[in-house]
Amino acid sequence: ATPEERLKQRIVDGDRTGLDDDLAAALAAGWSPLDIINQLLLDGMKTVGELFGSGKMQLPFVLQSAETMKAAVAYLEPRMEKGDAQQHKATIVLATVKGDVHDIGKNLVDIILTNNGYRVINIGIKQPVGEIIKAARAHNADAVGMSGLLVKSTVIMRENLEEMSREGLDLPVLLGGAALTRGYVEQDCHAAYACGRVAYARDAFDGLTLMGKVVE
Ligand code: B1M
Repeated sequence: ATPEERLKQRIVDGDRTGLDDDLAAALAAGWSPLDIINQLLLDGMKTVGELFGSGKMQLPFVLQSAETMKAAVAYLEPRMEKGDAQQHKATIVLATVKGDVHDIGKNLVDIILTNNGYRVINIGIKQPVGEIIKAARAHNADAVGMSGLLVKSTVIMRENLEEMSREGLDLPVLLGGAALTRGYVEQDCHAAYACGRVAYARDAFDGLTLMGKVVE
């Protein structure tokens, strides 16, 4: 198998031995770090999701896959092209919502935004809305980003939006994660959080584009 094929398979198998060598080989073959993530590694993660969803893969193995994904991203991150970051364009507080531990997507959003000149305050997983609001105030954030992969998290996000508006935090909010849809997010255009203030990000690059609109 080629290093490219092996990389995808390593994510599926949760196999980290020799991972760095395959990543180095793919880079040497001309792949950019982001293309390796988007086209090879996330393809493997998609397979993991399908196997797990259909009962063909057990949770401990999914965890191994996630750890392999994280190790690969950690290897690639310092090798990414960085935008000039003399001055931060804007600050965003990023969190995975209460009850949800999935953070690979959130951390990719962090990397992409950071590399493009944003200041990202990544407060981690399982964050209650109070912590998100506290961080947004403490860091004088220009936007809030919430990630969540469980269907339950989409309901929490909606509750969080309500709590944020009750608390008078009227910042633009980016929502992302596999369980969300654009329709669900846009249905949230209620009085306090007018449409346009809450935006759905399909992937990390969509998040970057949306942050660009915040700065405008
Ligand atoms: Co979990 N898990 N998991 N899991 N897991 C899912 C989400 C699931 C769909 C799998 C399945 O059944 N097919 C399913 C959810 C079902 C549902 O709610 N309907 C599920 C389940 C059920 C669970 C547990 C409940 C299992 C259990 O315990 N019985 C449990 C939940 C624990 C909890 O949260 N309380 C659980 C646990 C885990 C692991 C710990 C083993 C591991 C996570 C490790 C980690 O993140 N540190 C894990 C994994 C790896 C997955 C799958 C297989 C892969 C997720 C992933 O990392 N994808 C996942 C299957 C799937 O998603 N289809 C699954 C890659 C990542 C880059 O994608 O995060 O979607 P994603 O991010 C994308 C975009 O969504 C977007 O950008 C990224 C790409 O550019 N994005 C944003 C995300 N956040 C954004 C924020 C933004 C902007 C864009 O702005 C703020």
